[in-house]
Parts: sequence; C-alpha cells; structure tokens
Amino acid sequence: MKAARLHQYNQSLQIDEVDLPKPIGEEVIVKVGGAGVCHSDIHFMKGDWKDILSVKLPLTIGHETAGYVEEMGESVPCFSKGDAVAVFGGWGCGICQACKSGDEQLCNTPRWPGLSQYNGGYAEYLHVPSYRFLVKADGLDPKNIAPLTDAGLTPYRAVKKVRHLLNPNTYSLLFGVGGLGCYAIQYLKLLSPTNVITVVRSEDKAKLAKEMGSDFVINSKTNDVVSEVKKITFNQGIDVVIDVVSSNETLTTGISCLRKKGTIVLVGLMGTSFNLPVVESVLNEFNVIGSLWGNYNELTEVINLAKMNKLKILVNHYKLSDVGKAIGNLESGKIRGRAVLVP
Ligand code: FEH
Ligand code: ZN
Ligand code: ZN
Repeated sequence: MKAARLHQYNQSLQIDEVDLPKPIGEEVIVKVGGAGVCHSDIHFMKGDWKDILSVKLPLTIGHETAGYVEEMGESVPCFSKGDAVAVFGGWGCGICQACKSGDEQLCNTPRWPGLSQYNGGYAEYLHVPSYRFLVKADGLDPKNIAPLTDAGLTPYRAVKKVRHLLNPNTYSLLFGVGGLGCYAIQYLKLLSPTNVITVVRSEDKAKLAKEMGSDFVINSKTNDVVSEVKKITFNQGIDVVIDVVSSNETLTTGISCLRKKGTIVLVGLMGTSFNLPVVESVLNEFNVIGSLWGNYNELTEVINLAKMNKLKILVNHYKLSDVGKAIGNLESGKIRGRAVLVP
C-alpha cells in the first residue's frame, strides 16, 4: 500500500510502497477515507519534539484519521467490513491509571499513530491495534469527518473543562481560528451561553470567526487586544481564555486579559514557554490548565454532534501524493478549516 513516510527530520515526506500486516486478535485494518494534517505533524516532522517523542524512522505520519473497516482479527466484536469509523488516536495501554480513568490519550506509554513508533494515517490503510480505538461513524463521510478525531476533539475537551464557569454574563477569549479554533468557537456557543471574542490576524480569518459564531472579533494586526477586550467587556475582563495556539505572545496577552479568578486553558503547542506574572497570578487567583487531545467518550460525543448535523466542518481535500502541498499551505496559513489527505 502507499504511505507518506518521514525518513529524516526536516525532510519532505516520501510516498513509499509498504507492506500491510494481517490483523490478528483485536486488530483492525482501516481503509483510510481521510487523514487530517495537523500543526503537530509539522512540529514532529521538523524534529522539534524528537527528544520527547523519540521514534525510529522511517515512520508514516498522521494522527487524525477516519475510514472504513477493511479487515479484522479473529477477536473483533461489533464491527463489520465496510463500517465507516473515526479512529481515536490516543492509543493507550489500557491498564495504567490514566487509561483506567478513561483518558487513554494521557497514557503513560502512549502509542499515538504517526507520533510514536506506530504508523499513522497518511496512507491507504491504517493498522489499528484494537477495535477499542474505533468509533462508529455510520452515515458520515470519513474524508469529511477525519478532522473531528483531533481538530474537533481537542477543543471539545478544553471547552468541557470550563463550561461550568460560563454564563450569559461571561466572556471567553479565543486565540486562533485555524483547524481547532473553528470548533472551539462552535463548542463555546453549543455548550455554554458565554460571549465569545476571537482574536485573529487577518480580515479573512475575522470573517471565518464570525461564520463560526463568534460574537466579537479582534484583529490583532490592527488593534491592541487588551484595550479592545476592556471595551467589549465594559472593563470586566475575560472569564476563560482558550488558547489553541499557545505561543508566548498569545499566552502573555491572554493572561493580561483575565479578570479575577479567570482561567486560561493551554491547548495549542506552538510555543515552548511563557512568562507567568507571579504576583498578578496569586493576587487574582488565576487558573492555568493544560488540555491534551480528548478521550474516547469525548470523541463519541463529537461524532454524535456531527450525526445530529450540529457542527460546521470545513475541509480542503488533497491527494495523498500532494501531501507536500497540503503541509506547505498549512504552514503558510492558507488553509481555511482543515487540510485532509484522501488516499
Ligand atoms: C500533539 C502531540 C502529542 C499528542 C497529541 C497532539 C495533538 O496534535 C493532538 O491534538
Ligand atoms: Zn494534532
Ligand atoms: Zn495507559
């Protein structure tokens, strides 16, 4: 089968012909319908994380996959060949405390496809270690819902962590309206009555944020975010910041906008560190929390929202052989929604 593989860090992916293993036991071979392209793939391919996510190359990239059940091992219940499925990418060991608590994406020994020694979905087929990592997506088209397994799942977990803090008098500030931000806006409006302010860097993204349901938009290229937030919130400040970028700049600005006892959720992985003002954080009792990906049940909930037609899903399809173009367009900010490889 064809697979887009990383042979060396900081080099383009190569389309290779590779063997496809025969599934045994709980294993399932999924025919890839769509493989989303994530900024994390770019970090990984550049070698930014090679010390924390160390793998032996070559490796097939891709952790945002949906497709069809192609072949099953002898111990796979409740699935049939041809079933449309979303692939939960937090492949855990199943027995550590995180896994047993249901948060397999936080497993002590993660087996994330395309981000660990397990080949990912930038390929014609994906070898999934267990049917436990599949969510039935009947009635949905895998080439369109692949982004829900990461870009759609990740902000969902983040918003669920803070929805109890939100009411019609609160303001939520979101940085970024890329692959994840499009869903973050939708969830903030679907899961809470909060007022959403989205920070963007272009008029095109400002339009997109409004289309996704943002109540207010601030273009940080032409406006000072902190003073605009003061104006919009009548000097009240921000109750919850959801940062799907997490650069030093967005996090520093986010903290500066928080009201007393405000919360900032770090979701994106663009940055490495940022300065948290100690005295201000203590005197205001700021809450700073991280949120990683999502768990299996949260993915099931996101898929159900799609089945109920409650989500706007923006995708740009690319052939597997055009993976370089998709990555280039993502890096240059040309992607509106999510780039999805269709093998
Ligand atoms: C990045 C690194 C490790 C795990 C998950 C991720 C995210 O891209 C998933 O949203
Ligand atoms: Zn990702
Ligand atoms: Zn585990």
